[in-house]
Amino acid sequence: MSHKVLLLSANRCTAPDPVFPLGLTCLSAALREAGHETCWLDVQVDKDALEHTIAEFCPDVVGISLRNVDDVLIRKQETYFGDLAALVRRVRAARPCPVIVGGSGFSVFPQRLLELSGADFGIQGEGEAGLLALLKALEDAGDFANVPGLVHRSAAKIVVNPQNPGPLSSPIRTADRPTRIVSHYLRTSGMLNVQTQRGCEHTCCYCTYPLIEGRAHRRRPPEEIAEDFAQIEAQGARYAFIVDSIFNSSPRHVVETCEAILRRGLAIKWGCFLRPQGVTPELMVLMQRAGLAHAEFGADSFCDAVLAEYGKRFTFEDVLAASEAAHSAGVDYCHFLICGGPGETPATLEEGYRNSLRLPGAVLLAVVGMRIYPGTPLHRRALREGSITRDTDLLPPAYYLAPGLTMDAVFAQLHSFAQRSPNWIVGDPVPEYTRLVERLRSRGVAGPLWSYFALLQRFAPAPAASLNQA
Ligand code: B12
Ligand code: SF4
Repeated sequence: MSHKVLLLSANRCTAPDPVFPLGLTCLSAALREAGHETCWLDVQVDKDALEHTIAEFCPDVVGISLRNVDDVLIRKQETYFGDLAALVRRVRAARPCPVIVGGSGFSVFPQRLLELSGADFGIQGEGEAGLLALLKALEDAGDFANVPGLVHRSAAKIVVNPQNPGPLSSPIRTADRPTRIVSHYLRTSGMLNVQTQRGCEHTCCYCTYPLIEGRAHRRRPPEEIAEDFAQIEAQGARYAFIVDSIFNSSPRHVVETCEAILRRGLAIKWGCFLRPQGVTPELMVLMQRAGLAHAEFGADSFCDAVLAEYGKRFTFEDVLAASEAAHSAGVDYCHFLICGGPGETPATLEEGYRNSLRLPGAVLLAVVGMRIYPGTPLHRRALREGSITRDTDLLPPAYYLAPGLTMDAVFAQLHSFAQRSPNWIVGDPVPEYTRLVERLRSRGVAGPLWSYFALLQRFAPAPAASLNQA
């Protein structure tokens, strides 16, 4: 039986850039493929259109996507789940149909957020199979036990069914990226996004990605990925972000994907997350030829002792080799650093700073404190060390700092690095710079904010300290 499904992106966050809701594209493609009808709403695009759209479309089911729960910034601590319950109530008032919540943010806290939102169901993890199975279960008056990832109420408890991630091949058509939504994101961020695989096999101590997407890397066929790039280029995108946890999970995948993109002769530029290990100069040159303009490395630390405690399974020498490969291939790159996690001390920070001076042309984005997510090795460590208890609610952001460190002391040390080396970006950029980036965007400039660092310095030269908020 065919159902009408309204898909609603509830992501209000626009920093560092507004992000096209790719998850809804995947869901929409799967639903249409199975014969269902879909309609999109996006709180960033369709302001105040909820009741009107529901009245016109008359959905059988409404799916709400919650991408972020918070900003993962220890000082600002902005949260995004506060208006979820009100949104669910508004949907219900407009139409009494099942409301389902999903998305990456939801998937990290499924029980808490189902409870808090008052929605009927949730899906943890990838949504395609779960949503289709749930629609079927609703038709058959409810055998919910076999719906993968379903979050539901059973005997006054909220239970989460196991996920069942299958092979990944999801042909997406242009129609699954509605033009009016695409235009909005191209105007405001200059970029769209593509997913080439799901999952991450690594075990970095704080990371939720394996919880959201599973541990096994499931890769899309290269020709399908290249087709996706071609479609978004045809829709007007000159820049794309590959949203994979790490794009270089296997050199073969990188090679085959890049060769497929090259065969299509596309002009689109792109960026991606890379793990700084095994990134050879040859691989980097191939990626650059296929359009890689910006690489974002999840190095997390430049000190080997800390890398080991974080569970990274690579060393600073790997980071250096990957950085040199990016630099010599002419690819802008940055490293994300999480300062103050397990094993960190003022001395390890200083060692990291000294090592950073060896990285040619790097932009370094440093945050303080490690966000504690349920079910991660970091969660277990924080329990063991007694900085949280089993009753600590981790939804209002909770951060780990190594014993002996304080947030202010780590910030002070990072600011002293930024004073000495302007490629260290600590905290949020000041509003003047954000406004300058907005002006560049309105003139059609695309790419991630950090990549304008050098450009911003040229437009409005400023001492390093003024680029960073105290
Ligand atoms: C790529 C990425 C980025 C890129 C995005 C680039 C781009 N142009 O797309 C960049 C670097 C810009 C970024 C920024 C941020 N990110 Co980010 N990002 C990701 C990442 C790795 C992938 C997201 C993605 O696109 N996935 C692919 C799509 C297809 O999957 P999906 O959206 O999850 O949808 C699937 C399911 O969730 C589900 N689903 C989705 N919606 C719905 C709805 C229903 C009804 C159902 C049933 C199912 C369902 O089905 C979909 C298909 O299977 C995730 C981690 C992860 N692995 O999920 C973090 C992640 C989403 N980011 C996160 C955060 C916090 C942020 C920032 C706030 C960080 C910051 N302070 O800058 C910003 C916010 C940006 C914004 N404007 O919203 C967090 C969110 C959790 C949290 N703590 O809130 C995550 C989960 C990482 C983490 N720390 O755990 N991010
Ligand atoms: S930090 Fe990166 S490499 Fe480590 S588990 Fe998360 S996604 Fe995988």
